[in-house]
Formats: sequence, C-alpha cells, structure tokens
Amino acid sequence: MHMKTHHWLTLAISLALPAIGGAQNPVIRDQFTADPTARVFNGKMYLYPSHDIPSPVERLKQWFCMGDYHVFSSDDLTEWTDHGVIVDQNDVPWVQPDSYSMWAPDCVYKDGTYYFYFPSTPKGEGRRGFAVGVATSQHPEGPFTPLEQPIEGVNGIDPCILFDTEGQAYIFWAGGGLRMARLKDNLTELASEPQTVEGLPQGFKEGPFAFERQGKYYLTFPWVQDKTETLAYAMSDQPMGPYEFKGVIMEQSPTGCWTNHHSIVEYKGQWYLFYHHNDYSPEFDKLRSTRIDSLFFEPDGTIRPVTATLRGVGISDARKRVELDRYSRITPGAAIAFVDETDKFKGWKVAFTQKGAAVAYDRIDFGSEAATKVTARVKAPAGGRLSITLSDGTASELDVPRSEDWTLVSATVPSAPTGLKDLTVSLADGESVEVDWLVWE
Ligand code: FUB
Repeated sequence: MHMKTHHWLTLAISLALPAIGGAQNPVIRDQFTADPTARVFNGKMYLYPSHDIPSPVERLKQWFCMGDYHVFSSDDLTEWTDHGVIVDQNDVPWVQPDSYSMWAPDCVYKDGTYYFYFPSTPKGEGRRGFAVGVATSQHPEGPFTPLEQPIEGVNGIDPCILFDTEGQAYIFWAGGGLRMARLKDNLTELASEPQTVEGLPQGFKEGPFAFERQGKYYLTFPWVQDKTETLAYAMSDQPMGPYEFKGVIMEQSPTGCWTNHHSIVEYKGQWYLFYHHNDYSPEFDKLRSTRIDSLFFEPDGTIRPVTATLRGVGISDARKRVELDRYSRITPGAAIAFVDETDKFKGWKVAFTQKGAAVAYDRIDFGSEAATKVTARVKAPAGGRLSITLSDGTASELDVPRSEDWTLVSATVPSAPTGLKDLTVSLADGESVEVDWLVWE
C-alpha cells in the first residue's frame, strides 16, 4: 500500500523544525498540568502551569483543585525538567489554607528578579473570591518567596503581565470582564485604576494572555461562542487598547475539555502556542495536560489558526522511543487507545485492526550514524506482520509472533537510514496488532 493511496483522517502537521527531540502532546507525562504559561529566560523555555490534582477534599471532587505550583524547563521543548514545587498554598501568608485554588499563574523577569503571579482564595471564613499575589526569586526555577499580601485592587483570576516596548509593565486579569491596569516599577502594585478592556465581542471568560510582536500588541483569550472555550485574539497599537477583535486562534477541544488556557511565545525563531486539553483524563475535564503546537503569523501580523495535534512540535530522536500513537496521520482500521485504562499516565498504543491500515509519524532524526535495527513493543494474539516504511521509500518487514502480552520484536533495517525521515507503519498481515512504540539502533 502506498502513502498516496491513504485516506488520511488527520492532516494536522506542525511545519517548523526547530528542536531535536521527540516532543509530543501532551508534553508533561507524569502529572496533570493546566493553564500553561511559557516564558523564555536565559535562552531556555520555562513552563509555569497550574497543577491539577484529583481533589483530596469532598467539596472540590467535581471542580478544579490545585494546591501548589511546579516549574518545568526545557532546552528543546522535548525533554522537560521538573524543578519541583515553587509555591505551596499553605506557605502563602494571605492564602486560605487548604483552599486548593492556586489557579493560572504567570512569571516575568525584571532587574535581576523573577516575579511569579498567582491567583488564589484569600484567608477569611467563607471567602469565595480570588485575589492575585506575587512571589519573587533570583532564579526562574525558584525557590520563590511569597509577599505578605496580594496585589491591592486586583480581584479576579488568571494574571498576565505585559511589558510594552518602553519597558512599562501592565497586568491583565479576569474579574467581571477582561481587566487591566498599569503596574508600578516594583511590579507588585497598581499604578492606575483597573479598567475593563472595551470593544471585545461577548464570550470572554478568563485566561487573558497579552504579548507584543513587532510593535503590535496582541490580547489573546479563551472565548466561548458555542459549547466550550476556543482561543481568540484582538490586536492594538497600544498596550491598553483600543483592541480590535481578529478571530479564533484555536477551535474548541475535540475531547470536550470545557476550558482552554494558553500562552504564546517565541523560542529560537519559532512561535509556539502552549495550551491544554484533558488528554490523560477524558472523562473529567478538570484534570488537564499541557500541549504545544507551532504558531505562525501572516504577513499583516494576524495569527494563522492553529490546529491541535498529537504530534506536537520538534523532531523525534530515532534512538529514543517513538510513540507512534502521537501520529501525524492515521487511516481507518487504525486507532489509538490507552495502554492501561487503570493508569493512563502509561500512555497510548496504536491498535491496527485492518490489513493495509497505516499510521504516519513525521520528523524522526536518525542522526549521522546509520541505524541498522528497529525494535517495536507489540502485542498480537494471532500474530501478524508490520511494514515499516521511511520517507526515502525503503521498507522493513517486522514479523509479530502470537503474543497475549507485550513483547519486543526486532528486524534489520536494510536501508541503514541517517538524517531526517518520516515514518509510516502499516499492517501488512494479520487482523489485530498493537504497537506501543518503536526504537532504532
Ligand atoms: O485552572 C483553573 C481555571 O480554569 C483557570 O484559571 C482558567 O483560565 C481555566 O483554565
């Protein structure tokens, strides 16, 4: 079966090739991470998400539940380091203990100090509203020291800090509309009365993210028109507007996650959209996971809509596991499923159920030393055969023995590939073969 004859179901491909590695969505695979704010500090990507957890308290069993923040960093958007907890709800003087409401944060740098902004529930019997506090550090990965009091005048959630081209800082947040104010030089007090961003169409809910590019200001935000949040944006020549609405950046989540929350950042010459879906928790959308896809601007500065992909960004290393289930394209007769429904962090597999079905995975780096062997983790109760084809047209056949359990099978790779290749795996024989991952050596 040739690639050209496939009817591909998903054609969502990221075109940028900036990083060597295997970034796939979701990018953090051992815990839930939501509301991902990405910031570049010292040439490295830092990720400051909220930390969703299954609620230990009855009142939040069906709601958002977050008690602390972790920060992650990466050089290549592929390998992420978890630097651990940087702020815990019970270490913040003004936060109601065990309120589990450490919602979407932001972090910025100024004059030798990193300022971490976070919303939470202030102390006080029966308090329900949110305030926004600041914690500071000399390092982007912390440790951060929380200030005694939240920022006076900011009542709401989802703080985002914008610096204009002169270095003046502004804070945007959600609280009875999309609110904004100038910040004083200390970045911890308001320098102007909060005001509402006017002129946006109805549908704003939360999660504003503002940034500047080539002298234009972009105000991006979750926006509901139908059932769940899309991501939309407006543009202005001034940081405080007036903003002109431009449209949708990302459509509603196909998995029905009600929220989406994002950040947009340039790294090594490529722009990225960080956002979240509920990949590891399809049945409960308050346990979310960070994803990344490439973002592009049109020549007039508007944003080209971004399609959510499983493949994500970056280049996968052939010598590390290539998770085929994070595919670029798939045909009928192949589908993905969790490897273990009782432990979803074990990830996904591809199940081939029809001869000829195929899954394509783009951008694998075979390096400069020829690979001579491919190994796959597979399962096939009645046995089968896989065809492993690279974009240079060469193919290997992998005989899969009868196996009720996962097993490793290997084959020689006659073409000895080097460099960058795309991969297609198809079912050459058999009726049911599952693939967890492939690796070359
Ligand atoms: O994570 C809790 C809330 O859900 C955030 O603050 C919102 O933006 C939404 O993502």
